[in-house]
Amino acid sequence: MSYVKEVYQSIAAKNSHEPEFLQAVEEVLATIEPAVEKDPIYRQNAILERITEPDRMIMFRVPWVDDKGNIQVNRGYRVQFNNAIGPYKGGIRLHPSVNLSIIKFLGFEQIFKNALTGLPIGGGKGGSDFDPKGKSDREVMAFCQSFMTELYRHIGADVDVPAGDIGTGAREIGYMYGQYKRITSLYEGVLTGKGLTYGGSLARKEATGFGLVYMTEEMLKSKGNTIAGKTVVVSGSGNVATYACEKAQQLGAKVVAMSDSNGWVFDKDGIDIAAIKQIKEVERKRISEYVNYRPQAEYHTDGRIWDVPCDVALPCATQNELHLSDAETLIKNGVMAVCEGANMPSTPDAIHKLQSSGIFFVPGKAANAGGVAVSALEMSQNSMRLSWTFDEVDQRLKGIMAGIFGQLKGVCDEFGFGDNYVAGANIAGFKKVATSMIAHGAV
Ligand code: NDP
Ligand code: 2IT
Repeated sequence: MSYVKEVYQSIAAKNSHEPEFLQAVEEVLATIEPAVEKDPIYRQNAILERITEPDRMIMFRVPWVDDKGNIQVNRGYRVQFNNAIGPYKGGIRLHPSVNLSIIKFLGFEQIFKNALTGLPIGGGKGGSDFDPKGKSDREVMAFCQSFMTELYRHIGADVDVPAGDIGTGAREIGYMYGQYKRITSLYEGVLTGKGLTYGGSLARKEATGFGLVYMTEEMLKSKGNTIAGKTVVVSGSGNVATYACEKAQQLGAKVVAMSDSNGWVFDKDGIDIAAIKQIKEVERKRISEYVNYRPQAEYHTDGRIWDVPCDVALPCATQNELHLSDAETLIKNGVMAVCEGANMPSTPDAIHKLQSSGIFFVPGKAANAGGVAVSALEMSQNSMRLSWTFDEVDQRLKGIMAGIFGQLKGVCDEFGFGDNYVAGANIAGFKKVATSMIAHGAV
């Protein structure tokens, strides 16, 4: 049995109750096999055994008092996965579905994504099963303060730097930052995605969505094509989806559908992004409200957003939201490219179907890396006690996304993988981290 298969079997046995984690590991290991088998150094250094085992996993009680005076208890997580190339870096997800498997899959993906950015950041992820939806600002603050009251001892500007993810935006980062500062008396860049008045970076809010579209454009350009004039479907209507939609429109595409966990809207004339921002960022309401702004639009709670015909699909909501049957529908309707804004939004069989049908597919760990890349630029600015203009950060982001695509292509050319950007991303990210781990010895 090959080294890769041997290691996967042992990981599968040891983590059998963690389906999302195993899904992420299986994909990475299967695609890096040619690189790993080519060079015995990885086996000699037990790189696969080490890279799939987190440095540490922290789980803790998060008690807080709700508006009725009742004590609520949630579970908090921080998985510090790998710091071979820099301090642990990765978001905090607040969603009722959060469990250890989900945080481990996200932390594992983050290792390779962060390596692809070319910036010195290791992989980590955290979160809680707390649901910010429907909570008052005071309840959210109470939760965030309690969460940080445990987390602060494990993080630091040179140790581990959390940021946003599902359910964690500027409001939550603000409350967490305030509590960190209060407990430690340190004013340091311990979190990213901060507000612009206290150390946040211009263009961080936009970075993941903008970066996704820069990557899509870069990939299409390499095929002599462009996103201008294309019909686009974007799932989700949160941070990533909103700014993906905005940038796609700025580059001349027409985005015709967006969604939330309750339903999806179809607007044949193109999504009114100002309306989406008003509903989601200002009022924190449901996307069903959209038809009040655009009476010609349709709101659906049945069917799938992927039933809407498009040239480019950008899944930007959550893991495993694009299934094999969705891939089949997209292909039937003539999709040309699927680029992942979310982490692991496409199921393995959907990815296989897309790739084997000649659809250009860019995986999340490459396509959504713009968010964490600008987080790393926020860390740089904090260290220098400077702040760059929007344009300067945006230009760097563009350069970083082009650099990532170049790495994917480089690996694809070296191994004769064609357009298998999944293998390209995994091998490029893996090699950088593995080389650093080998240099550090058996730690
Ligand atoms: P937000 O919380 O801002 O938005 C999430 C969106 O996805 C909402 O529209 C939400 O709908 C929908 N959604 C979330 N969970 C589910 C679910 N279980 N089923 C259906 N819909 C769901 O999060 P982000 O935009 O920040 O994150 C979206 C994805 O992008 C995630 O996979 C995240 O890990 C990834 N990502 C985020 C980065 C960032 O910088 N924020 C960077 C890189 C990746 P509803 O409001 O109804 O819950
Ligand atoms: O999945 C991700 O890359 C993020 N949620 C962003 C992480 C970060 O540190 O900015």
